[in-house]
Amino acid sequence: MSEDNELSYSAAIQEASTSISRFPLIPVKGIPLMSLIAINFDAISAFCPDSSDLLIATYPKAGTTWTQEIVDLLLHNGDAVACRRAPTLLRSPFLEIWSPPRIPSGLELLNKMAPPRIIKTHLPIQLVPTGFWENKCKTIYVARNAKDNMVSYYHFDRMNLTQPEPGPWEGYIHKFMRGELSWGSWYDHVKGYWEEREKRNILYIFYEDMKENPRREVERIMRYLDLSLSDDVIGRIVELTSFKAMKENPMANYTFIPKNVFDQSISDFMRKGEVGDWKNHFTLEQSAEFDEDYEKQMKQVNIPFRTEI
Ligand code: PPS
Repeated sequence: MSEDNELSYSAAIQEASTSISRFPLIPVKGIPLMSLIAINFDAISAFCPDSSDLLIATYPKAGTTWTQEIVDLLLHNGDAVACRRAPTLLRSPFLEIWSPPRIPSGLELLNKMAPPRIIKTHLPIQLVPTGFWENKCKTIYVARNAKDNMVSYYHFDRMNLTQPEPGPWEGYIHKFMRGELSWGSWYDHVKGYWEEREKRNILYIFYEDMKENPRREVERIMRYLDLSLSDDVIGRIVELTSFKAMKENPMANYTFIPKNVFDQSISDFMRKGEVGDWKNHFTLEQSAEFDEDYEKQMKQVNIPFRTEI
């Protein structure tokens, strides 16, 4: 991806600023999606990946960018320069993202790249284009505990001026619990991929495990990708993908997205990168109400989420 492409992508967003707004959500098969995604969903569903393509699937704010960076570095043998060739969004396109005219959609970016591609999606498993399963594409699913995931999403919705207004925190919790945020219910999302992980050869990993022992998780991803890198290279990848390194990396921290879309003066994309920040947001009553509902929504499965490490 050339510097020209990067500049033209950024310029296109700026030029299209009058057509950028907080897009309403429209349900697709019951899942609320940003209107432009919903309107173009047939084209998104028809996308046919190559069997060498890798899918990174997450509920929004679960550790997507972190995993994209790890995978790109693994595929480039830890070469930091190669992985600074372009911002994350251009190195690893976002399958379903659809923006106003002149800003390339995820599909346009993907169609200009040769496989193997690292493809990001937030789609729940039932909306992932069937070609990924027919072609047996490898898939990494990253899950993050509900409370921290929601806190991160709340701050993101404040600064991402294409997402619906989050409104006050108090009400946001209920929207999250009811599955009314973009890409729908966190509960159904994490359960959907969990239940299919063995049948579809999905590597299911946890944000909390990545924080606790990043090296172990980088090695887990490496093995899944059938790679074998030296200890030194693995160590370098762990350093290059630390929160601090990625926050300072202009090719990973989303600062290339203009302020009319991501207003990072409201909240940084690389905000805190911690486990347990939910404790600074939930009151005791909110936490108890959330936990009670969580038990009901998650009772059929036993996914080992941790809200602290
Ligand atoms: S998105 O918009 O859905 O693609 O966002 P996503 O990348 O999934 O999630 C963003 C949150 O992940 C944190 N992050 C990291 N945490 C730890 N280490 C590293 N390297 C890292 N990179 C990104 C980021 O800070 C967001 O979490 P919060 O809690 O808001 O800080």
